[in-house]
Formats: sequence, C-alpha cells, structure tokens
Amino acid sequence: GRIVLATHNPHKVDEFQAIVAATRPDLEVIGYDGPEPIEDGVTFAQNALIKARAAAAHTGLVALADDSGICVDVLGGAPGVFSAYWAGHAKDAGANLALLLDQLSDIADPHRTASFVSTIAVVTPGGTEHVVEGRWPGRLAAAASGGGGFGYDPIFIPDGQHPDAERTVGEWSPEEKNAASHRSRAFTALVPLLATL
Ligand code: ITT
Repeated sequence: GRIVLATHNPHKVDEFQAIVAATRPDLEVIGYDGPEPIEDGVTFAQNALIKARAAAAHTGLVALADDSGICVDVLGGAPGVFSAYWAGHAKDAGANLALLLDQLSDIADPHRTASFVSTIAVVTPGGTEHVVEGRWPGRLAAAASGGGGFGYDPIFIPDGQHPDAERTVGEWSPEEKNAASHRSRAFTALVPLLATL
C-alpha cells in the first residue's frame, strides 16, 4: 500500500524511505506538500499527531509523521520539541547547534549526555491512531565535525562506539545512521502496529 509521510523536512523523507525499504519494502512512502498545520503541542507525541492527522485528512491516505529532537540531560530535556527553532524561527541548523554548544561550554564529560528522540504517529483516514517512540542515547561533542546527516548530527556522539574511534553522526554514512538511529528505532516499534491497519 501507499503511505504518506507528513513532513516538510527532505532529510526525514530520505531517511524514512531507506528505513522503510529495509523493513517493509512493500510499502510505498510518498511525500506530502499539503498545508503545514501549526505545531503547538508541548510534547513530541502531540506534534506528531497534529501533523499526521492533518495529512490523513488532506490526502485520504494512511499518514505517518515524525516529531523529533535532541534532549540534553543537563538542560532538563531541552531543546526537545524546540530543536528545530532553538536559535530562532529561521530553522537554521548551524545556528541551532552553535547555540547548544555555547550553552554547554562549561559542562565537561561525563555530564554532556543527551538523546535523540523520534516520536512517530500513524493515523488512518478512519481515525485509528498509534504513537511510538525511539531514543538514541549519546553525548554532545565539544565541537562540530562531519558533513553528513542534518540538524544536530555533527555534534552528537552515539553511545556504544569504540572509545578510540568515536565519531559524530555527521561522520557516519547514511547507512550506518539509518541502521541505528532514533528514527529507525521508532519505526521498528511501529512495524507490528502497521500490520494491524
Ligand atoms: P517537519 O515538522 O516538517 O517534519 P522539522 O524539521 O521542523 O520538519 P521537527 O519539528 O520534528 O521537524 O524538528 C526536528 C528537529 O530536531 C530537526 O529540525 C533537527 O534540528 C532535530 N533532529 C531531529 N532528528 C534529527 C536527526 O536525525 N539528526 C539531527 N537532528 C535531528
């Protein structure tokens, strides 16, 4: 079947197409260019539902939306739902990560822990709704490195790497990221629910 991906972020489209192709190659993921609803939720789940409901209503297809961000422990979970706009309304990824590094300039390891979070909502035109979450724990680098991925990838060091060869996600290949990320973890949790729709 066809499933519409309710995002205006082309990086998310690329990642979902790769993730879905690896687990549910029968599903065709199509992009969405309909009206963008106001994301005024205070949680990832609320915002993901707002986006998925709008796309399902607009297209008449099963809609999937990701609301995601980076949650820094020493900042009480911020930027969280404000990740896209941390340095202002321009959604400037470079400014966002520069501000976050600046806010953590006095914080040394082991207190730089953070997680990427992806919350996926799936909504059918008939009104069935599910929400799942994936978390990817790690910590923040002292400086940005690598040109891969998007957003905060150049400053996020996922847990579980060899201590002598740690890289930020900005230095990972798309294949490496999509096999491990918060987004792929959330989609893995969604797979059994999709089978029931
Ligand atoms: P849509 O609402 O149209 O999907 P968006 O980018 O505005 O696009 P969000 O409101 O969910 O989406 O904001 C997510 C932000 O969190 C994103 O802009 C990045 O700053 C950050 N983020 C989420 N996933 C990320 C990832 O895999 N790598 C790096 N940064 C990520």
